[in-house]
Amino acid sequence: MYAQLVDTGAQRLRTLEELPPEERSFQERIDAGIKIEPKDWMPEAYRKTLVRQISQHAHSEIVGQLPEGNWVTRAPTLKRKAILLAKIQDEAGHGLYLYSAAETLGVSRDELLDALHSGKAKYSSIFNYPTLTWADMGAIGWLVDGSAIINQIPLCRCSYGPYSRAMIRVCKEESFHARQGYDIMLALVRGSAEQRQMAQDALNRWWWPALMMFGPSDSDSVNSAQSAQWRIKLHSNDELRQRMVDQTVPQAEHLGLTVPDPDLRWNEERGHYDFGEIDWSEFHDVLKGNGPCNRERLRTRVRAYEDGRWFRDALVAHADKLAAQPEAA
Ligand code: FAQ
Repeated sequence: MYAQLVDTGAQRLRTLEELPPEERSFQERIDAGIKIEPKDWMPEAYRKTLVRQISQHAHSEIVGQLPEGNWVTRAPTLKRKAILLAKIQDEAGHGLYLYSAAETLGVSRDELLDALHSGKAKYSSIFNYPTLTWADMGAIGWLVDGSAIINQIPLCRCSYGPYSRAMIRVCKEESFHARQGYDIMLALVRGSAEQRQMAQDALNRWWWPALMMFGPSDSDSVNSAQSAQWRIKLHSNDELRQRMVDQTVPQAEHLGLTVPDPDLRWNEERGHYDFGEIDWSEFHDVLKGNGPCNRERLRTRVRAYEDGRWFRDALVAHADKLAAQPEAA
């Protein structure tokens, strides 16, 4: 497992009785559904776990703009272009809320950005795949934003106040994103044979990476047990992945598209779809930096940051100038 594990100082989860008094009352508050706020006492490992997850989430929103940005100048109509631009702008906003939520835990935005730009910090594996056709804009909205919503709705009820509140607005916007993606897919499947084929090809390429977004299987998920105890995670990676499959397969059927999984079938007994084995070696390769677009994404992101330096410097110089002026009489 390629994880920058937060050291919780324990080999296994401790029971309430085993916790020192401060940690015990902290855990009791969490168990009672009380939100933890920035100025409350919290175990250092809880703080670090949240900084890890929230900053990875923020980085994903920021880097996640790049695959779609590729299609702004080539959107098929002015209306589609305006919608795509608005969506990408929303993702930037989500990144900013999330950086602000992470800052409430005592980490600076510069530190977080340094970690992203130096390649130390993770962001979602899904954004290391290329966007080859316009149908990929449909597949991203439908499958990637769709998966993001399934993962993030429970986060609206997570134990850390600023993160849970940020998620409420993010989820509302993501549901618009998912619908605009599905609408692109609908338009394509109602179009020419080439357009239907383009939609099918996008589904073929994005299906498995979208399932990987939910993280490793529960047996390999090193952070899950502790995060569940702290109610940072309310459902396991596999539970949410199953929810995505169950929800999305009927949508694919409605589009008349075929999910690229020969093992996919409804299991009457379980009341869920069974699906094929995920290629975890591909997932680990992407996490190690060897996905199809990892290097390009990081390079583009760092260049954008450097290109904006003059603007950030100008804002600081202007603020300093105002601060140095004597108060108006
Ligand atoms: N990609 O022990 P677990 C979006 C890492 S937002 C890369 O299971 P955890 C919006 C994981 O960090 C998408 N790395 O970890 C949008 C850990 O490594 P670490 C982002 C992954 O944290 C749409 C290691 O593997 N959403 O799409 C991935 O308990 C369209 C072991 O894994 C969030 O970040 C992965 N897919 O569970 C934007 C939601 N999966 O840190 C633009 C919040 C796992 O120990 C366009 N995050 N890893 O070094 C979460 O819910 C959790 O962090 C999980 C992972 C579920 C992602």
